[in-house]
Amino acid sequence: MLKRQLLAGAWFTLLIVFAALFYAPSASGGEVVTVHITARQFAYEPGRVVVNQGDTVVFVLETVDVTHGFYIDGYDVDVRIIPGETQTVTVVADTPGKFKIRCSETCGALHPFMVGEFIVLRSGVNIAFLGAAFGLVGVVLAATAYVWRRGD
Ligand SMILES: [Cu+2]
Repeated sequence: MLKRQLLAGAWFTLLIVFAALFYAPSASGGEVVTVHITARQFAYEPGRVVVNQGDTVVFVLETVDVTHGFYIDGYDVDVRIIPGETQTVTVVADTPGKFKIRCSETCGALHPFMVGEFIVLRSGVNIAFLGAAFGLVGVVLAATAYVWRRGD
C-alpha cells in the first residue's frame, strides 16, 4: 500500500518538475522592450542595447543634428532618422548574438565610425533552476528506491 502511494508521489513530483521545466524558458524573453536612441555626429546614445532572445524591441529613434541612418547587421533593419521626426522601428530579437548598429546615411567626416551594438542574450532555462529540478528528481528517485528495497 505504501509502495503505491510512494510511486504516485514520485510520479506527481516528476510531473511538476517537467511542467516547470517546460514553462521556465518563457520566464525570460518574450517581453516588449522600448529603447529610445538619440543619434548625433558621430554616435548613438545609448551605444549599446542589450535584450533577451524573444523580446520584441521597439526602437524609438531621434537625431539632434543631421540625418542619420539606423542599420542593424543581420536584422534587416535600415531606417533614416530625419531631424525633427521620431522614427519607430520594431524588431523581434529572435537571433541571439552581438550585432553591429551602423549609420547608413553619410553624416559627416567620421560617419564610418558611427557604430553601436545590439546584443541579444540567448534565453533558456536558468542553470540554477535546472540543477535544483534535477536534484529534486534525484532525491525523489533515491527515496523511492530506498523504501522499495526495504520492502514494506
Ligand atoms: Cu550618422
